[in-house]
Amino acid sequence: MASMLLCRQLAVNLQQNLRLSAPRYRCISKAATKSSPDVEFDGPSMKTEVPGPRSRELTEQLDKIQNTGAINFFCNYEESRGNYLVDVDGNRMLDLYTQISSIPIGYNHPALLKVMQNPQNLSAFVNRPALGILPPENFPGNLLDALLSVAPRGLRKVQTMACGSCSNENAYKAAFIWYRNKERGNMKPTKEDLDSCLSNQAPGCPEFSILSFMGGFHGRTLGCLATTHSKAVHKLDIPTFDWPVAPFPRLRYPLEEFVRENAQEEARCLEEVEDLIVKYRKIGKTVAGIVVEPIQSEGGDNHASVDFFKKLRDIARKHGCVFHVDEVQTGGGGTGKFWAHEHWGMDDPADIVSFSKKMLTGGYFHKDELTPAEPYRIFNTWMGDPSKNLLLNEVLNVIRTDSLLEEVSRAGKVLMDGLYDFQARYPHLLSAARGQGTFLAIDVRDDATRNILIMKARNKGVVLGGCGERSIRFRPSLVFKQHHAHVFLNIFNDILAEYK
Ligand code: PSZ
Repeated sequence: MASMLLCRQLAVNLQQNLRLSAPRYRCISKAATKSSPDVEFDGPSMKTEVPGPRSRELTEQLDKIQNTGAINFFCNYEESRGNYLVDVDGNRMLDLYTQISSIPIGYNHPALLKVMQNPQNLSAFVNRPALGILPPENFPGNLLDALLSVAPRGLRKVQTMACGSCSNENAYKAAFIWYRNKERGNMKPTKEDLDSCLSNQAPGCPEFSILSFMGGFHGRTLGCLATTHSKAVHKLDIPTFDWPVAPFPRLRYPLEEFVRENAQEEARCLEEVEDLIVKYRKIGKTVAGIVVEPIQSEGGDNHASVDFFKKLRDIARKHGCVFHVDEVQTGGGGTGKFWAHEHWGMDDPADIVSFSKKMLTGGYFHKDELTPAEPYRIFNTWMGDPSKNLLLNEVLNVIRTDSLLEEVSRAGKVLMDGLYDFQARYPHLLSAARGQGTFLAIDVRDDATRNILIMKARNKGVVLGGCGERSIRFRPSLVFKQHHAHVFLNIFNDILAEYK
């Protein structure tokens, strides 16, 4: 009861906040059929440099407890709204990075606050179950309503998990279990299998591998890390598996202008993939799965063509490997389609699709045959969080009622046209504008200049992220509209003017 009151009080506070500060916001009116009105700020408002004095003070405090080297600034999430992130010094910034691409419909969306306020949902927020053994009554229904309503083509099963790494980690395990089961001819494991696995030996622990790509990022836990190859800071000093790493195509942009050169580069990479599969089978480290991002994100927003992914999918099929598409960063609508791999237009695009970030819960969709026959083989305490399924269900409702994927395409076009214009006017500074929807990036002439541009933008009220060696990436939430793109372009235009 006390927690119910607390939760109501929180919601009331948030509502009062909205009302009290009403003159500072703009109400964008919507047709009656749309979700709750999108109440948002007019634009950035800067009071101090970022990080400001309060952020610096808190960083000092936290530094006594943790390493704070990666902290940008401290946030005021109560005051943040829609596309605007407010910091603890009262600075209000247009957020084009959204917590590393993980805020689906902006901050404090009224529809999500309502889910929190609904007394029927309270127990889901208060009592986190061990889903693998004691799920709540509404669990299957919620999975059907939310996650399975956006299941990628051909995949009808889903396993939820806590985060992106945890999802990939378990998806790799599902691939290994499936592969070994296939090798055993669906027979039960032998006593030798059961005994040897306890001391890390074959045959119980087979020498299987997952093939991944240079520049890819699939998480930092030990198994995933063997497939992550974006930056040394992720991998240094950590033991790993000897698993095959293929080159990912390094394409020239705009893609339409370099079709022939890019096709050659992709053919080279695909040849290497097949060679590695053959080589690793020969040395007894059979490739059970291939993992790939539809757009290499941490690695620098590296794209490949539809033809590349079709051929890669065919190679996986030909060699009997699981084809795992990691949509942790690309999934959830930022590219203008719900899943980035939908742009490939394939009938059978993947055996596994993993997700997290904008989906609010981690997890992976998979083919029926990748469900292990025995219980407890893919398992942990939480196996996700049903309260996240409730929030996701509402996120999906908002995406549908507000046609947010179309909005993403519209806003993305404005942003992309602006980036093309910038690189035409500052060719010595900017190049290779690329992307789909609002999932965009541009290269800066060097790492140092990239970092300065990101810092200058932040001090003028725009939060941006970097990726790869010298790229700036754009990862706004799905409520980012054309006028937000103009706000960014105007601010960035002023910053670039200093480089004339
Ligand atoms: O530095 C880091 O640890 C970061 S910065 C961005 C991410 C991680 N992205 C997470 C991510 C991803 O982009 C892809 C394609 N796959 C897996 C992951 C791992 O997800 P988390 O971070 O939830 O474990």
